[in-house]
Amino acid sequence: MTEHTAPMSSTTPGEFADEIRKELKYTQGVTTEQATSADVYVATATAVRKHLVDSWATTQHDMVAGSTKAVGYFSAEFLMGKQLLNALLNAGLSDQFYDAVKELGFDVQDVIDSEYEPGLGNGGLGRLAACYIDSLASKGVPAFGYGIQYRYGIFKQEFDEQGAQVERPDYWLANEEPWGHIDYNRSQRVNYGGSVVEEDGKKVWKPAWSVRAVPVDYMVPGYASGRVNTLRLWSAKSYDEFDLLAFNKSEYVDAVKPQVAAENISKILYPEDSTPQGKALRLEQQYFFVAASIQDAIRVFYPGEENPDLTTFPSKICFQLNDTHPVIGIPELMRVLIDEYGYDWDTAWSITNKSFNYTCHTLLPEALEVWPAKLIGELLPRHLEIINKINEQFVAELGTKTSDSAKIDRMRIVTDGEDPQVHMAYLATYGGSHVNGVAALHSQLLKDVTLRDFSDVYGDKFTNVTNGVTPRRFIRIANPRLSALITEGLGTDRWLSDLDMLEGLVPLAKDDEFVKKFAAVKQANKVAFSNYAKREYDFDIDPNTMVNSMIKRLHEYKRQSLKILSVISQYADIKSGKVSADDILPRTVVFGAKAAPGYKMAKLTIQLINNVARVVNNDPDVKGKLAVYYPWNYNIRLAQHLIPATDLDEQISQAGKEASGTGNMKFALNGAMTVGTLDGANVEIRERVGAENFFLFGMTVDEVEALYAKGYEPKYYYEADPRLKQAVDMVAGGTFSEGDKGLYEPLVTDWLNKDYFMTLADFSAYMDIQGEIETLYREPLEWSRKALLNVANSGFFSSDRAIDDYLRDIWETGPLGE
Ligand code: NBG
Repeated sequence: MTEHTAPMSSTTPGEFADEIRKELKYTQGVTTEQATSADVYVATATAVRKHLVDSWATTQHDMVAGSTKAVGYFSAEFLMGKQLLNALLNAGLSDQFYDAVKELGFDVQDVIDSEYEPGLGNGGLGRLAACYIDSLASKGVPAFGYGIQYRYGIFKQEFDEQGAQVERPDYWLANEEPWGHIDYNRSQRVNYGGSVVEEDGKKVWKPAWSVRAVPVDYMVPGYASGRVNTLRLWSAKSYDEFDLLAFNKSEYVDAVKPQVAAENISKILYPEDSTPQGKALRLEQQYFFVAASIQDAIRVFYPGEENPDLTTFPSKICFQLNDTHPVIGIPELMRVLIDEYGYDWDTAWSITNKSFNYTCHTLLPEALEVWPAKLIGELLPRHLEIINKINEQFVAELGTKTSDSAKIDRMRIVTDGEDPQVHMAYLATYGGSHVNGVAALHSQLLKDVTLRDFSDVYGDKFTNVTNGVTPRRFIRIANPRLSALITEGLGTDRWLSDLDMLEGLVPLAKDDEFVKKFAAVKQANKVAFSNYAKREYDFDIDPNTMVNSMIKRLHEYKRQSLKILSVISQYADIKSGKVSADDILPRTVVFGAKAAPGYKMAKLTIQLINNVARVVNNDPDVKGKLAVYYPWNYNIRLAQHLIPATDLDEQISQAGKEASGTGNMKFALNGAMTVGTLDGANVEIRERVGAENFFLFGMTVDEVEALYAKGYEPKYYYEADPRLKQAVDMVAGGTFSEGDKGLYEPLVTDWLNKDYFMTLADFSAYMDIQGEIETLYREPLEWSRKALLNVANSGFFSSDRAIDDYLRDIWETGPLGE
């Protein structure tokens, strides 16, 4: 007997079909006969929202009436993915949906495909935020996600004839968007610029201009918790009417200028991965959403109170700063408490300190934001005063803790000198209660290297929360076949809210029949992916080859270069007849990655991959043996299709550079084997799934450091390994640029002379492990057994567990009513 705990609404398919018909008619004004699949999608979304509204209202009510502290997750990015299937699952309407849509005479896939994916994030950081608000709701913890409703999400990626990346604007809000509720009645004023004056001995900020922050609310339904939280994304609107007089005089551009400037604030998501750009507008955006959110939290938790007792604020809600982007919230809360509610500095500081915690998501120094004090002063003059005062207090405090003046100097939040800079990570560390990294190794390196001085003095603040991913979206929805098999194996579907239960599959790895079923699931997923790739990209992927995927942002430290150099080497070996036809293991290599538009090396790597794909896929000598595909515009939807179909995934960053990675977790949970370095969460994945079930290669963090110290010379590795030399020479010699030797010159020069991330040094080890990989793959049962053990032992990487860690070690709260 199988136990079912998945939410199940009592609504019948016929009733649900009626609800969709009603929405079509009364909300959209079309008959079922006139309706398109896109109409049915919107009607279904509207109908399913209505199923969730009661739980949403009670959750909000219980949150404010009860005494459970809420969590405000502050994030400049929420990469939510499509909403429909997730909402249906959590409303208990998944089965009814399929039947209802059929009854209405539509194709279910067409209806699902009608949803436009919002791209309100760049990558791992934004997707993590989405997983965390899902888990918070699924645990019944009262929470808000607070962010920005950008009008343009991350750019749409296309490739031109030469294989180069072309960025197109993603005007996602030009499509039907049935999920967000715009609430003009709860908008907030956000001020900028101007100056600070003294009035009656008090500092008063006289801003120069303001923007209206309008909340757009998205329901965040929990899985089997009966709770629905809110993702509140702010949209910028102008207070200024446009100048009708000028408009009438045909001065159209001037007439709308102030309006455009204000609304620009939420116009576009910065398409960067880790390089600071567009400073002023970015700071405007950051302040925009945190200022609106802090005012909002006060409104929500002290409804109608003119003189709220804000000393209780930290017991009502605590704010998690997702990276440094929202750190301006610290001086903002100080300002609100002191200037608007009249608290003294020390009381305000104590409230603020308890209200914030900070998650760091990087080890790359250039990704830790530093703002020129001058810029902050122009945009937020009162905040700069407060930051300076925080800095003074901090330096004085440090004086009581250490006599090392050089160290105090290094730690300053605001640097000394002509052009002082504000270190947002330092402000966050000092201004909040806890700092966490996102994987065990990362948190250790934060303490030992990046924030070493701080961990010396404020060691108690530092903790680790290893990232996690939601099993609802990334197993249940992305991989229904595997989900059904897991439920069959465990005799229950309770694993979907208690992922440690996957351990129950360990004994089944000894059962050949079960392992064969598991292999059949993978094969069916590969066929499904091949069909999807044909439909969407016109690719001809052979599902009987090993599917080998590398999907993540394109960044030098992630080392897509290492992968493509190895592909080139394999290509050369097959072509030259160095490996006999019998010894070749047919492989399909799939890349998915966007590069920041201004990141030249990353863009050139994209072009190289595309051209390697072109050459390899058109070469009759390697047909059926090696193929390379690069589906453009990698997004959550593509991830959901590709991950379940992958045999081997690549997590090959230079050790000490990837903070955690979350793709690695999704692959392991979907039964892929991983080839990877000892970096980020790979370390913990390998510990849990077992060293014998993970393909480890490459230098460790210590070896990397030692090599930097000794003086790294990439040419040495190029000369030492003929496979590497051949691959690099082919790139340099124009094999992938129709003879043009100049095109990849910057890449080749970098590889041979700098190679900061030591791709060349790790190349031989990476090639050598391929033999081990292929030997195992030739024994399908053993491969599948190990892949199954990856699934069975990866329950730890659920975002539910990560949220438990946050609740226990950082937020000190829990589900409503407990
Ligand atoms: C990214 C890291 C990843 C990590 C995610 C989520 C940023 C700044 N950091 O390794 O590079 O998995 O954050 O924590 O996007």
